[in-house]
Amino acid sequence: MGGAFGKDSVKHTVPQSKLETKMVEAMQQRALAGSTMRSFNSIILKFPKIDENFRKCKTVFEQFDEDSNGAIDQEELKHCFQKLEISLTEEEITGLFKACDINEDMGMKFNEFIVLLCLVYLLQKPTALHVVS
Ligand SMILES: [Ca+2]
Ligand SMILES: [Ca+2]
Repeated sequence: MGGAFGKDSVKHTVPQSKLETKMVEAMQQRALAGSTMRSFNSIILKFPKIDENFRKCKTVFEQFDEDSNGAIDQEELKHCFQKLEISLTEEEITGLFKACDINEDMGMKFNEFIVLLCLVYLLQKPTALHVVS
């Protein structure tokens, strides 16, 4: 009785950046629902130090938002990189801006600005390593 067990060769088509996809989706949903800041605040209340740093970020954000309309546009983003002496090409700035403008309204709100800070931090690291005396 040679039972032929048809082994299904299940192909695992799990995307490599599953977490990233999930995070982006979650953020998009939150941004649309407008609940991002509320959930941020409830978490921050439990972490005084984060609150302090967050306030600093908010101050930085307000400095970059030159026309104080509550969002950083691409032009303002360019200025902020100039001020920080981060040399990025026009293309890179556009790419960063698009990556951070999660709800695609051509403006970077504070929650999206936090995403930018994370991205810039990640981008800065290899640059720092690249510096050879
Ligand atoms: Ca602005
Ligand atoms: Ca936006």
